[in-house]
Amino acid sequence: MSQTPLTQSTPYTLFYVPDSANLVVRIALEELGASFAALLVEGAGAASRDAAFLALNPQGLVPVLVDFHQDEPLFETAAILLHLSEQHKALQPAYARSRGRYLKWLFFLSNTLHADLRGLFYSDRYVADVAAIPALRRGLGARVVRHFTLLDAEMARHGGPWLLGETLTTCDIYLAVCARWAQLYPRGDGLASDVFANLPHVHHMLKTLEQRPAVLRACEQEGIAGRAFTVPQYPLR
Ligand SMILES: N[C@@H](CCC(=O)N[C@@H](CS)C(=O)NCC(=O)O)C(=O)O
Repeated sequence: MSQTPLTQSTPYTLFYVPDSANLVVRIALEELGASFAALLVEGAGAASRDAAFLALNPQGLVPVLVDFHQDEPLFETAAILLHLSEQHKALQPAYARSRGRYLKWLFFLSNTLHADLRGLFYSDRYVADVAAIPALRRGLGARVVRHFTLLDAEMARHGGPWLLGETLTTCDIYLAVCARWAQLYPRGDGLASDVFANLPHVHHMLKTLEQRPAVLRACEQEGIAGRAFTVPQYPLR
């Protein structure tokens, strides 16, 4: 792993693996117009990370964000998003009275939707017997559809176009990347894209978000072509 090129003018370094949870953070950084360096993390999977990376995140997981102004590296996607939205006073609700709503959905995305997706992607780590994997995946797949259905109902309640109503927040970015992965992974066995076609509010949000210049820039940097959320393709590299 190379040295972290941190300076006052480039305060952030994002450690990444293409199309992993760092995509959420990269999009947020692009939306914020923040200056950051991105460093590719070598190795296939957490178990193969080198000592320098494990010093940043002992779990070996990406994303990790190093912030020049913080005493320790940040890991956990939702924590990074919350930190960035507070630092930049952007990608968060416009009104203080909506802060509770922002927090509850950000935590839902992290500890329920993303956590269930991890069970789908890394199923062999969740069962002692590989024969149990298909049943685990069926159960988690159904849960994931229910989570997106709940998110669609929440958008309908507030009239969209974003999860919290009129303001784009980090929740939308996190939700959209989860929707992308849910269709692509496990490789060749993701959710059918018509799941989202049948969730009109989520679908409209995904379509709107994937056309934003910040999202297009982030996807290009990760080797992701086309419509990242509604017609997702595997990364080119
Ligand atoms: N709870 C963590 C999960 C991060 C995570 O699952 N990272 C995956 C990539 S999307 C990873 O590093 N996987 C490598 C591995 O587990 O071997 C977060 O929210 O950041």
